Amino acid sequence: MSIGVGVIGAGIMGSDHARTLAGRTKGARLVAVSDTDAHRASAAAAEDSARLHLDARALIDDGDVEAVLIASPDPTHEELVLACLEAGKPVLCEKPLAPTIDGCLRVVAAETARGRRLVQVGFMRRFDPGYSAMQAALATGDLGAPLLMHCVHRNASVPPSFDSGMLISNSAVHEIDIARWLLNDEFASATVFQRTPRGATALIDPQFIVLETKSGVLVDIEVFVNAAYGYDVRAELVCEAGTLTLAPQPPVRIRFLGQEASHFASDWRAHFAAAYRNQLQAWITALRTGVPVGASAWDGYAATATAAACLDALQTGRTTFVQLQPRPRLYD
Ligand code: ISE
Repeated sequence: MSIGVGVIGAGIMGSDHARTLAGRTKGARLVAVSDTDAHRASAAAAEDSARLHLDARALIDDGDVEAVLIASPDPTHEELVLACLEAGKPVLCEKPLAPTIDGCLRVVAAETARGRRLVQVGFMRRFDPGYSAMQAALATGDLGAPLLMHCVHRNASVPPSFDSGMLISNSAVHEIDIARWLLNDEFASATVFQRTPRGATALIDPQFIVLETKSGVLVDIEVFVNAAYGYDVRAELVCEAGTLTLAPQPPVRIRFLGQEASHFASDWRAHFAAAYRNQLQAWITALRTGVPVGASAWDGYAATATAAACLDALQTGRTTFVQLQPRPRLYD
């Protein structure tokens, strides 16, 4: 029997997830959608004739909902994840787990008290074929130990509501998570440099983040959210005996009229389409096998805490140390 999934939030990401669940995820069926905007909810629910709820809590309590996907606005995540934990329902929550460190810690404490992993955080890059291939190549040990990681994260543009801190908490947080995952290490410190183009608005953009892990690997992240030409994500890992570089996206180059070109995706949904699909499938498969996958609530906490150190470094202009609580055994 397939697993009944309820999706909270029918905005851009929620409706994408609802579509993937309805059509392309084996072993799952979309049974309910909730959004405060009935119009959006019914458009997303139509994917699988799912039930509509205007209230997220009602969706969590719906008897047909066996697992919950949260794609509502960031400030609602903590409360909704806690409600899922209370109801004993597994939950895949879009990043961030919670916007604040304390909020993440409350989720970690609630999950630890239940003694069972129910929370997965939607850091979908862990399911991207490119990053997965990097991890597999690193795991062979042939390249030796990692020394440096260079990352580029560019958005074509962002909405006017995007502020300077969001370059870190909303965008670079993906690099923070993927670097922790690839290097199997925690960050120890962060420094942020800024360059503001002429004629720019109040937004501090681009930013150049330099992090050092506990074992001394240096990770730099250029994050530039008004890069204009398209969505562009790159990564290179420099190891003792060789390097690993994400292959450029998209995989096709066109030669035409005396020029060579390739088209950038306009945003992350197209660029990471496979990662999003794989993430949902892996979540559903994990619910069936009982072996958790992906980013845990602890990873969600570590990402938010590291992003907070970067924000502090941006504001103070100084190097900030990352302070993490001891990791509960549930996450070993
Ligand atoms: C957006 O919120 C995301 O999560 C995307 O994955 C990221 O690439 C983008 O920069 C963010 O704004």
